[in-house]
Amino acid sequence: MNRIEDVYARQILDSRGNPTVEVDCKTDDGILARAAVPSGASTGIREALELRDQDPKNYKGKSVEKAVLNVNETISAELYDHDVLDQRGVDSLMNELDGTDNKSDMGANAILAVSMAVARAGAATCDVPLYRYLGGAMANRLPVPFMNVINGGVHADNNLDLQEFMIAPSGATSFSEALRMGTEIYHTLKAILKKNGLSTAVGDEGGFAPNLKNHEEALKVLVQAITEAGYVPGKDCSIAMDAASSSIYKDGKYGFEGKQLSNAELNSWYMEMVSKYPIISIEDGMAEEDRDGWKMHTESLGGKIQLVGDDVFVTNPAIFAEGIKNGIANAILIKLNQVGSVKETWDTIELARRNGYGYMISHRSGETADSFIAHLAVASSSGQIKTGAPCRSERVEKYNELLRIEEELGQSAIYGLPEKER
Ligand code: 2PG
Ligand code: MG
Repeated sequence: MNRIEDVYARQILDSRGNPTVEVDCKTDDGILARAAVPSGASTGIREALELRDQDPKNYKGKSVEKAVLNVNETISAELYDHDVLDQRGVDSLMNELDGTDNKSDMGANAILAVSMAVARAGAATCDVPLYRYLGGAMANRLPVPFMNVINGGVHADNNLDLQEFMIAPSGATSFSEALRMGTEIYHTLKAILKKNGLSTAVGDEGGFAPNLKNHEEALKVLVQAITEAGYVPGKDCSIAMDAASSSIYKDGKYGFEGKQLSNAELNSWYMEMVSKYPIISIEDGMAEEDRDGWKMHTESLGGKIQLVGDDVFVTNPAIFAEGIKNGIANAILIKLNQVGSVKETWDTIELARRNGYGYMISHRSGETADSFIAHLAVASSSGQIKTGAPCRSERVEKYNELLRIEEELGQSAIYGLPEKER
């Protein structure tokens, strides 16, 4: 009993219309569990490899048939009859089979899809929800939703260089209240943009993608939307950004608002914005290669707000450990597909915990209907998640799953992070 009978992969499409891997895991108990992997656009250089076929005649090079084959021909044989509850063992086996540092042989998309499907099958075997299976009996913390309501950078075709402007209803008393507040603010923002003759078309993560005078305008309009929706900026709802600045970094300079800025100049801009607006978190304020910039950024703002490393850490325990040693950032973004297995993702989260770093669970800009990350947020007690605007089903599904988890936890559910841990 509890044995893996089959793992079977197929190619499906993600939210951007690109192929991705979905896996069904079957056990000898008759359980069928399914998982699908997401895909990023602003990817870190050291992310685990997403294996694509590179055949221009097949989905313009983006098909994942090789990764699918790797699951169906190689990984499935290796995992046959393995204990489905042995998540660490399963993930280690796949890593050994792959034998590379970045999962480039089997493909991180192949390995992760299996890893997630096996975790789901394990939860079903124990007849508990995934958050309970991964997090244990004490898991009860619902995350603050960091909702990306203005999109820029490589996620949209507008003039904003920075990628994400988020609202974080941290002053709510429950997740469902936070979701309501964030959604009301989102609709208010839409009305404001419309009134000002700005586009309300949405970017990859469901946020609006207007052309604005400059980046400060984005912060201003968010404060206006929070206020007009009837909330107090900085108390009920704060602001966060993902600069994704690796995407604008070239030859030691940051391309920002038509100028080439040094890291010190960009850092000064952040400092000014933090002093003027209720910003509680900045992600990838500096580029992954710009270690000096990251140090300066952490020294000047790390005592005041959360500084999240995404591209610079790529959810990889070894790379993250090095960053911790160098005093870079004070939080980490957690994306399963950056490292490519549930086990390694969990190890990175533990490293954050032990070193007093915050950790925010995250979607990718290319997503599927899979809501694994909603469960991971509760299981890991992250207290924070970013999974886009309250718009587009692949984003909203994660929020809806959190509503279901909150309902199931009932009186035991708690929300967000205590003030001193923020
Ligand atoms: C990010 C993510 C998710 P992508 O930079 O944090 O918002 O984007 O998946 O394109 O890397
Ligand atoms: Mg990012």
